[in-house]
Amino acid sequence: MLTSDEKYMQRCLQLAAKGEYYVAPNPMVGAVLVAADGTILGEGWHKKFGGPHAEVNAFADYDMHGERHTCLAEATLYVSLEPCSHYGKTPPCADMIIRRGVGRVVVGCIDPNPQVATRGIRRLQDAGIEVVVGVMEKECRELNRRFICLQEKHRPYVILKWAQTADGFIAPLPKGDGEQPRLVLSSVLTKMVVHRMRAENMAIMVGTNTVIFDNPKLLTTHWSGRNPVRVVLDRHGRLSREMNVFSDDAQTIVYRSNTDWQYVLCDLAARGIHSVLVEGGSLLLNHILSTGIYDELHVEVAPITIGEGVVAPKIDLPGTPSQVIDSRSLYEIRHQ
Ligand code: AOF
Ligand code: ZN
Repeated sequence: MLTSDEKYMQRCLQLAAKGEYYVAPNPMVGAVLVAADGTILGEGWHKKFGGPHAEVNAFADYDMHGERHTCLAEATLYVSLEPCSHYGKTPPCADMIIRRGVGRVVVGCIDPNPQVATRGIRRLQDAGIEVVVGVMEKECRELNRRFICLQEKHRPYVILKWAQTADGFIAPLPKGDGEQPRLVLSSVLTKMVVHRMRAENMAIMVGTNTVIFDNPKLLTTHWSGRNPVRVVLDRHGRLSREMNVFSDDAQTIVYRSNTDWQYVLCDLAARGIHSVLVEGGSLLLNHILSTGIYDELHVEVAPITIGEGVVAPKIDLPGTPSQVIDSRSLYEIRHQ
């Protein structure tokens, strides 16, 4: 059973998620203003990057509904992230909450942004507001794991993703002429899942061979949402501008001289990119796996066997091989 604080925080999380494709690299945040008798007086979420914060939108909702007006000294404001205390693109939410005279604030998790980092909470407490911190903290941090990773680790959140056959190959062996025969591993459904993942992340990255052999567009064609920034490596200058990855549909960053994984991550972070989805090929994936610098793995296992081919990166997949063969499965593994 959820406590009543958890119930309203869960609502904040629902609202926050509505900003999913529009707020990056800002966090997704939801806020709910609740009267002493439990009535919801106003709801809001951070709708788009550069726009008003969740708390501002919750009070705007409250202002629009005169019939809900009540004494805010008895009301509680729930917010999934600590209210900000700094002037960014918008003024500090903590000051606005104090001006509104709310008696109690419940915060999901602390904002790791060094410009805030508990200053918002302290400002509310200094104004005499009762503040509760850490209600559904795990869920609140989970929702913004990309934003939090960039703030705390100063690198983007890294998701490795590949598709493989049930017998562990990601592609057929190249032919004698160096051509890579094509093998379709994805279904209509898993393609949508992958394009949704692309929309959820700020960048998508592939190695040079993948660009040369597959000539992918790396867009979100099968899901609505923004196209991620495309990131490709081209140490030996083998890519040509006619390739699909250089189309006008999205920005493309090419690393030529320094393709070291830590350098790439550092540079993406400096560009404000909070997440990168790495979609292959095997050289790049194996290299990143060997560094241990990644956060999630998504492995799509197609119910196909080919006997020989380019071996998929070796990881311990959950589930037995028979479960894997029965249906196309998308595994998600979090790396600690
Ligand atoms: C909140 N509520 O809904 C969000 C917060 O440039 P700005 O003014 O939009 O500030 C962005 C920073 O504010 C962001 O990095 C994060 O620390 C915090 N986001 N804070 O109180 C919100 N989105
Ligand atoms: Zn704010």
